[in-house]
Amino acid sequence: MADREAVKQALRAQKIELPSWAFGNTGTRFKVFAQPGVPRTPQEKIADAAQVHKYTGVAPSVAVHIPWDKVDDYRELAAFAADAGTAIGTVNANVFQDDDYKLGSVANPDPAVRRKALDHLLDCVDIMDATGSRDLKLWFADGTNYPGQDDIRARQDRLAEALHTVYQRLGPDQRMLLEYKLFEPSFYTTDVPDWGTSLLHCLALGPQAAVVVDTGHHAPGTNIEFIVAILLRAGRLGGFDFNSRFYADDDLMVGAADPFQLFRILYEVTAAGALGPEAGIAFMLDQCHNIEPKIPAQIRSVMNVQEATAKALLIDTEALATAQQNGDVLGANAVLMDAYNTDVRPLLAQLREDMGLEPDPIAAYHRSGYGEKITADRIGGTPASWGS
Ligand code: LRH
Ligand code: MN
Repeated sequence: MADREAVKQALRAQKIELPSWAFGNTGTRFKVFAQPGVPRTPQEKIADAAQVHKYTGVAPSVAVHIPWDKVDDYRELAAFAADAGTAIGTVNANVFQDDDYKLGSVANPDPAVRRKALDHLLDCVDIMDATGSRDLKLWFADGTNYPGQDDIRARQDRLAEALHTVYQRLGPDQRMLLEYKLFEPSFYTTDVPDWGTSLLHCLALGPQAAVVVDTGHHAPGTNIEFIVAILLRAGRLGGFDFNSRFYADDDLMVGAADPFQLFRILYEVTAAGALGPEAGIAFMLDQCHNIEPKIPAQIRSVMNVQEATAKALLIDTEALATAQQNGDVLGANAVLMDAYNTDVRPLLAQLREDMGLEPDPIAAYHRSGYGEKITADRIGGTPASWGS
């Protein structure tokens, strides 16, 4: 049986990074719905992210996205985050929202466009130097929409060249995380469509390059935990962009659409002993709260990751190993399902009290009146959203 205190210790050490863009207005191509009290500045996004950490105790950093979180002084922004009780985490580059990038950014046939994209990526490393961030996360919308539109291998050469230049610029403690995505906004080829392509580039670059698994970026039916196990075994799992989906890249709350899948993914992480901060896996959320209130949704999402993690940590690994060794198919599956079917909410409520927090973070947040306050205060200005 798993040692309850050891499980609580591991949960207490968990660190889940929040996406600044989840606090802004988001939507689909059909509509971006405006919500009251939405942040207008990177500082207000960080203040909202700090609320999630205040009530969960396990979300001590916020990932930024450039230029959505562009400021004049990133050292000052990092100091602001520290004062707010959080920290600037992963720096996300953005080479997917400029007209010049219609045919791609670093894989574009036009060398001038490639240079422009490369300069932005290098600027993001400068920002990391200022914020003290470890990770540069790269996701490229680059791809093609029609067969023949461009040369698949030539685009890989262009991509590799840009990644190499950025990799050379990294400091000794900095990492490059390369995120893959099956499709969208490109609909025929995507230049980094799957874990294999990302891994090949990371292996070619060096040990400071690793793969990001965004749980919404796979074909329906993909066994994501298998990919996670393979990348962990290769020592190249850099992190997760957690969210959930019913169909495509829906960016819904992690665990909302498929809590059992999240459990299976975290089981592979715990089984590999890779849950602790020392393993270097970045557990990040990457979500859009198109219709639901954003701060409570982020708190709920962090709780969903905690619940799946707690269930994975409660697996009786000895009984599982014995059943697996004996070829006891049903026995082995039952060990896993027993853990999955365990109600871990009392354990997590107890853990929060041990951490000096309220047992129910969402109720505590609502009792704080913070939501009403920002709705009253944040009048005027331009609410943050995809575009800005
Ligand atoms: C692309 C993606 C990527 C981000 C963006 C906000 O779909 O997952 O991680 O840069 O969403
Ligand atoms: Mn992502």
